[in-house]
Amino acid sequence: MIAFLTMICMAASIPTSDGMSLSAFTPATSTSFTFGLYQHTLMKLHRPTTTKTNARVLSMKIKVGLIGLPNVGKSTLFNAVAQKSIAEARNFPFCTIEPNVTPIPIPDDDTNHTTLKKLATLAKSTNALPSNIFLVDVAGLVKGASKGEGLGNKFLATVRECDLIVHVVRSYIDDDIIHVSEKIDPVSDADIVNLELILADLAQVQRRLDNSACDGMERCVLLLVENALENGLPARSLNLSIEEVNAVKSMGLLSLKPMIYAFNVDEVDFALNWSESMYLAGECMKQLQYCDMDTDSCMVVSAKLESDIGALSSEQRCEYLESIGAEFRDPAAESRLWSYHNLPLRVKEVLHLGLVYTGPGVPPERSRTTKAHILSSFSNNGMTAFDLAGKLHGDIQKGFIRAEVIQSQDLIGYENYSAAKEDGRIRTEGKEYVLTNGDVVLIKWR
Ligand SMILES: Nc1nc2c(ncn2[C@@H]2O[C@H](COP(=O)(O)OP(=O)(O)O)[C@@H](O)[C@H]2O)c(=O)[nH]1
Ligand SMILES: *[C@@H]1O[C@H](CO)[C@@H](O)[C@H](O)[C@H]1NC(C)=O
Ligand SMILES: *[C@@H]1O[C@H](CO)[C@@H](O)[C@H](O)[C@H]1NC(C)=O
Ligand SMILES: *[C@@H]1O[C@H](CO)[C@@H](O)[C@H](O)[C@H]1NC(C)=O
Ligand SMILES: *[C@@H]1O[C@H](CO)[C@@H](O)[C@H](O)[C@H]1NC(C)=O
Ligand SMILES: [Mg+2]
Repeated sequence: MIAFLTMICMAASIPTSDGMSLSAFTPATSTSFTFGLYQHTLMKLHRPTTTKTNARVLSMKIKVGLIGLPNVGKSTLFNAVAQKSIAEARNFPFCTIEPNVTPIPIPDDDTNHTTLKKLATLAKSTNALPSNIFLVDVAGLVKGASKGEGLGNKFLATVRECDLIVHVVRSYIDDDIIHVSEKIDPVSDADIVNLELILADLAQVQRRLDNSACDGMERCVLLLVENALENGLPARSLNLSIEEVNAVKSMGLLSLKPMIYAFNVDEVDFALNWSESMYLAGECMKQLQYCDMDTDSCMVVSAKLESDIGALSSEQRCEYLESIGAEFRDPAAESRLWSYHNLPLRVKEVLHLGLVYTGPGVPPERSRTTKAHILSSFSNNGMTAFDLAGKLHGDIQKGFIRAEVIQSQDLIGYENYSAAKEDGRIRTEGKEYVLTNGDVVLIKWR
């Protein structure tokens, strides 16, 4: 612990390409790290002992924050992904948003929106709208580190709003690009950032605990969290239940958010030795101060390569990769390497997201859009047909009569919706029906 604090302080004054400095935390504010101080609180709470709930509360619009030390390649990766989103935007119109936020469509299981496209064709829709997650490039650590200000408020506020953190770790070697602690060491870099998140949470938790309005369940959970943080453990290490998470939800605790490590490797390592890079990334994970292999995940990216060739078509990319000695005969396998595809798939996996579809069965005069919607298995007891109606339109929910439901893979086997209906494949369900991944839903309303 002390070693890491020293490293943060050492790193604090080194300027980066952005002209920013890495924040320095002043551990003095949190005095010493007391271990086991709140042991009695642990005992007072009746906590589940075995099952890992991995509970979390998701916002409607799923935001994923890119964080990491300066110069690790966050903006390069962000731009590569955003560029690809824009290139595909003629198919998937997006609303305009802030420059550091980009939507990324969530692929069907097969990465090419094939299910959505097939459903749209079957429904004779003119629009096929995928569901998006939103990637946020969380602009570095603040200026003014020399004044010991720690992480800037804006940085913290932005990350607190995210549902998941993508932690970019530099694994590429390039002597032209300054590294904040002057050597490439992915494990200690990641530990530095993780410790910053822990310290930011600790300061916030202690501020809240000082307030007498913080009582009951909230206080109990925060004391538990404080204890974990003081031991250098993130809040997510506590396996909090959904009720416990809800009690401290408004805090937006950084170390409670699931994390995907994105190891940014050299173009050559990425293209020629992807499996090896993936293996090494896994080894790095194991060496971190804290890593939960069940909830934290990792991926290998090549920010520079992705930004250089990301906007090319799949075929052109394959040609390019072949020209530098890498071979991907199967474009489907190749596309799975890229963050544009891989990242939302990882997010889907880590947040346990599913997709449901609307559009097929709707008379064409009423809608020409087939749309994918995010299904979050963490929304309390699951999303019902009635909830989905509410997402579509208030009137549709108000006038809800019944829902017609069929699995997308089943429906795709038919030429059109009425053919599936005639074959008796479409079920009738009520308001309370809990949607499952891959459902195609037609809501009848008056
Ligand atoms: N060689 C190499 N350079 C990279 C890679 N990723 C980023 N860079 C360079 O590192 C510098 C900082 O990258 P940037 O994305 O701005 O880092 P950020 O501070 O994390 O946003 C830029 O000059 C990038 O071109 C990479 O994978 N390989
Ligand atoms: C959380 O769960 C993991 C295993 O799933 C266990 O190893 C760990 O001790 C648990 N942590 C707490 C604080 O209960
Ligand atoms: C991949 O990396 C491993 C270990 O770093 C090395 O032994 C192997 O030769 C590499 N393979 C290629 C194709 O470069
Ligand atoms: C993805 O879909 C397009 C048509 O929309 C098709 O041309 C391309 O071959 C598909 N790619 C894969 C990998 O299936
Ligand atoms: C639906 O498909 C069936 C064949 O599977 C066809 O006979 C019928 O005309 C189609 N209906 C419409 C409205 O296209
Ligand atoms: Mg940047």
